[in-house]
Amino acid sequence: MTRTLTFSTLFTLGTLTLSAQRLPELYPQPHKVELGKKIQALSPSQLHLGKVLDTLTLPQIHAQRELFTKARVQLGLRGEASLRAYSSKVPNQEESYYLQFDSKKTILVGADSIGLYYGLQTLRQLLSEERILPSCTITDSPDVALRGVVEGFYGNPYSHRDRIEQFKFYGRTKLNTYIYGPKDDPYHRERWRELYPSEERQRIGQLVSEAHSRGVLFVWAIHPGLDIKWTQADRDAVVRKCEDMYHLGVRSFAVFFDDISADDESAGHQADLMNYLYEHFQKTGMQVSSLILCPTQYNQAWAKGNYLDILGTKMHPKIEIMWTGKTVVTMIDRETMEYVNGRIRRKGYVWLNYPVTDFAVDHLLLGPMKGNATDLTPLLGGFVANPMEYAEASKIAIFSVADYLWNMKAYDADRAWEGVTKELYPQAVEEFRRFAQDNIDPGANGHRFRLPGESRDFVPYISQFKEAYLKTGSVPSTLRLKLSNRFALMGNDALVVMASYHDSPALTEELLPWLQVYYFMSMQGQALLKMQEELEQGNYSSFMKLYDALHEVEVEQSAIRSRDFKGSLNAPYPKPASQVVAPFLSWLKRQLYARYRKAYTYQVDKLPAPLVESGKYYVKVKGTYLTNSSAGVQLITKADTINPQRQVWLIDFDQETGRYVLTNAQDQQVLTSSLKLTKSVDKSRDSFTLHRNESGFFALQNAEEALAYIWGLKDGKLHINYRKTPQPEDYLFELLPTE
Ligand code: LOG
Repeated sequence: MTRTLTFSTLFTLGTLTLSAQRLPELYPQPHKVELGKKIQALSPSQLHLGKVLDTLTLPQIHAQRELFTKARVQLGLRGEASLRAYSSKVPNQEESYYLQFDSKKTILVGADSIGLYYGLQTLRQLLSEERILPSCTITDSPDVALRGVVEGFYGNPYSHRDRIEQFKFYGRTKLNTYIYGPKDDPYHRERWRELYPSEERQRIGQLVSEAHSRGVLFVWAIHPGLDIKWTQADRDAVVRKCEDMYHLGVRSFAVFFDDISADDESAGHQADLMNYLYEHFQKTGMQVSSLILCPTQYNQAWAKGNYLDILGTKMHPKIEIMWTGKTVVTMIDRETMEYVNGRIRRKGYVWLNYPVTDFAVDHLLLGPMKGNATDLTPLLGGFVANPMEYAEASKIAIFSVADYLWNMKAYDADRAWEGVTKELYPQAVEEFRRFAQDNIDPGANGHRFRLPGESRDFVPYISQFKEAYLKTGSVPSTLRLKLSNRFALMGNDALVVMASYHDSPALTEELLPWLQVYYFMSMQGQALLKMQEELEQGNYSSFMKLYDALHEVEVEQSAIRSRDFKGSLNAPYPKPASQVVAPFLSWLKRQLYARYRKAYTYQVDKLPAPLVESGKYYVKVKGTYLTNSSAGVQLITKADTINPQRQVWLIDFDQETGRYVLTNAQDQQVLTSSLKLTKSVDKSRDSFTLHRNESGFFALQNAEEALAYIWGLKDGKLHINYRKTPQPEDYLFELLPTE
């Protein structure tokens, strides 16, 4: 007994020493950390300081002298007499700091006041929990000079409170830039000529000082492109607006010309306007620290003619130019930066369209940020990320962006993700992480921007389940149980995160509709697996009972919306877990209903049936036939008597996608969403949703959600991108069985 005790005591001591050699994970990752030999337990004054540092603004640092002294911290700026011995240790770069952490005496020297502030953010993390720490020195500086966020999305702009919380967060994570440019602030874009009303002005003034007090440069952007004339009057209007913002404390400006049309001539006009502003600020002695342009050709796919070169040669070299990369929504690679830098004759200022979701409003992007090249430091003028209209939920990505931009080579997407998820829900870390793992991919969208890797831990269960089911028509009960347990955990996770409201109240409110849908999906999963079991055993009445319950869940779930308040610009139906879990639920429903229908008649009419039985049809529109003609697919008035097969379409319900595939009987080619025929079929794209009205007419809709246009008739011709939701007049198609 004694022996065992001694042994285990030794063992404990051993691990204690080991863990004491380590520092807590630091975010963003510092460039150089050297561990000393000494080990120390944090004193109460140090722990107290750690808590105060959490709330500190830049101007308040001086007022806390006493607390610093008590915690034996000496701090100041490089060059101060008492810190001269350390001056050479601070990197010769803006916003750098040197921190020497020791129980007897801690030294912190900033290259400038922001460097000092950032050193305090590192110190805050060292002092954040009761633990034993080794002495250490940290020498640190940012990789990218301008780092931050552009509030540049369409949709509900951030609230005043959202923004203030954002600035605190940027200060903590060492981001120094915020660009104000919400597309749906009328005074930013549509009514750019008008000055803000007085209440708004007051709020903006407050935001500017809040941002600056956290070391965040507040950049105000104007978007005059919708209707600007290249006249002196409109130049004056831009100047007047900027001057008004200047009086509120704004010291940095941006002009956005995105999402309008522009040619080489417009490049000249845009450059002139920017130069005019630049010179105006100089002439009048305004202390403007930076001026940024978001060009119209802001990504490589849209670059045409000499537009970018004109900006490059004509515009003052100090004016920054924004760039979203190879396409609108994409991660950034080296090649695209080299490309644009060559053309604009300066280092491009990245506008990263992540984690913005204004093109996929029913999704949240809560996954690790992966895919930006880590050798961009020398190529960047600045780098800002465009977030979701959900300010709190965007913090996962913003935290990652901060880590990445501070120390690119050391950036580890999973480490950053783990760090921030832990901070957001300290009481529900694993539950929240599993939820976030199920909200990574934006789903099908017009930008074709997809993120793989969602629902990683569901994947093996689901694929084994499908494989067994498709092969043998039954599923081993252990496998079913495992998957069912995983679904149960999902529901539990939703409830635990909701119950952890006090960890992150504002975030929980944003997530709530997604968590609710997520919870209902968990119930659906469990019910469907049970139904599968009942069906396998021939218990058709239990199956139908469960179906009734399932249907109630579906109805409740389908009513849940986000941002459903008066004045909201969009109120989407949330779609969590859309990459793996939701498609599995739909797939299983189709399988089970089809199988039930084959075997039983009991209450079968309750089950949703495919709108059209698979078979051969003529597809007719107002008396004309959809025809695979030599001139392509078109509507032809006459029945083809020579090659009747050209007008015969095999319409097949696809269990996998839940949509219909139309194959032409003449050459077995499949109809695509662009009114062409193809042999290499990708059913996720080349398939259609059918809608049927009471008179039995159909509307035809493309597959990909964001590109899911309804087919319509314009001047007697088929239009494949008529509109998004079917209207009565879109029910054009008649499907007439050929036999
Ligand atoms: C807009 C931006 C929007 C984003 C994603 C830029 C420069 N402009 O296609 O406001 O949030 O894409 O939808 C954009 O990216 N246009």
